[in-house]
Amino acid sequence: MTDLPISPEFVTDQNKAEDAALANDYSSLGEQLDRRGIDIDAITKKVAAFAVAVPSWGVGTGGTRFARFAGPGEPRGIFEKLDDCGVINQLTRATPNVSLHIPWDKADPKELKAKADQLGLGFDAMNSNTFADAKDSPLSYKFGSLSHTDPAVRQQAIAHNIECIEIGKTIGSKALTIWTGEGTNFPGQGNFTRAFERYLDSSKAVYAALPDDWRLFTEHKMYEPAFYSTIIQDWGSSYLVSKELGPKAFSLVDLGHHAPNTNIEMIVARLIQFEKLAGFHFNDSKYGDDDLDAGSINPFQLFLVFNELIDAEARKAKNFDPAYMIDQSHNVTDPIESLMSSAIEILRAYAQALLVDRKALEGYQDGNDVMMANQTLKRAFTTDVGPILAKARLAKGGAIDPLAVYRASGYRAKVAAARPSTGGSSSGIV
Ligand SMILES: [Mn+2]
Repeated sequence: MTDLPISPEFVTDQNKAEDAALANDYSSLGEQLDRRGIDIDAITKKVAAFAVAVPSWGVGTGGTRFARFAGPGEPRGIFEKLDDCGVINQLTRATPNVSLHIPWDKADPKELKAKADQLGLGFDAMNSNTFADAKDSPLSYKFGSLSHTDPAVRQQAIAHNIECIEIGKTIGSKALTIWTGEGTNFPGQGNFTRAFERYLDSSKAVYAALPDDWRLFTEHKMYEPAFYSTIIQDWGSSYLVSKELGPKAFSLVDLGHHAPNTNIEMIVARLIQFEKLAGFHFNDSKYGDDDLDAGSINPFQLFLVFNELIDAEARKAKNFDPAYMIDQSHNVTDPIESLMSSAIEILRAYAQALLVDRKALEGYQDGNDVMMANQTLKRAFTTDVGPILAKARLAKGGAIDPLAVYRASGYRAKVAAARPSTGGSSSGIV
């Protein structure tokens, strides 16, 4: 790490003002946890080792179908996006990897690697895009890509996914995530079975190009942009794809891609049990695929998801190696602030889930002591783990209070001056 976006001395200086209070809070929480038989330092160590990837497209302002209100200093290309991702990781020390979207982030792989190295970043899963037409694309995805009725369009979509793998290989990625929102808007428009057969055949061609140490993630989404039927509309269809493709194929859970009130933590448990959980796209939602900040609406759900993950880890579930990534659309906030806040909320849920007394919980479950079983979870969830998160950040050179330090640094004003608006952006809702 040679050239961090914010001066490390500035971060150290800012931390000094918070140091004493944090030491007090940490020691008091430590005593509290000690009474519950929990070693706070062991939890802090685990939290410090946890990482969640940020999406390159998340650092630009998103939008809805109605409008996009660009913020100041938006990154104009992948290298500026990486700078912003560098800030998020520098202050939170929880997001060392960036997930790229092709073709939006296409660039010379050597330059990408060099820029990432300079910022202390690496690359996570590659994301293909066959839900929009690329500028130079000869055939249109208006009526689908991997499941299109025309074999030539399917071939173009397959080739694009293989190209994403090829680019990923040069920058150290180990996974390809495929999301296509294709489907139909009218009953009768397409044949469900034939379309799914075409999708599976195309996916098999992509899977065949996957290196041995790579994984293929299929992302489901209930609806949008297709409003009547979507080809991979739920975890059931996603599981079928993973199962059909083979051992390197897994199903990815984007929290926002479900109907309101869906028991997402149970879907997670099922995918773990049958060894097909790819990982997550973290965000939150109230109604549809709102792409709101992780933990901003329903932090208890996020905790319950992590509760399943810690449970799986504790019982050494087979083929369990989830990939963690944030996938949000920031419409009214500074994207850097939203991504830092989300990373912190994800770590909070993880830390809380680590506090669950699993032995006691199992006993209450087996004994049908409903109240105490629920109380066991609530006790972990209601513990303020803030001092643990701050201590983990501090130990890794991050900020005790990332948002405050970010605001004090003046980074946004600085990049606003250096990045005049171009009017366009490859950010959006995904
Ligand atoms: Mn997603």
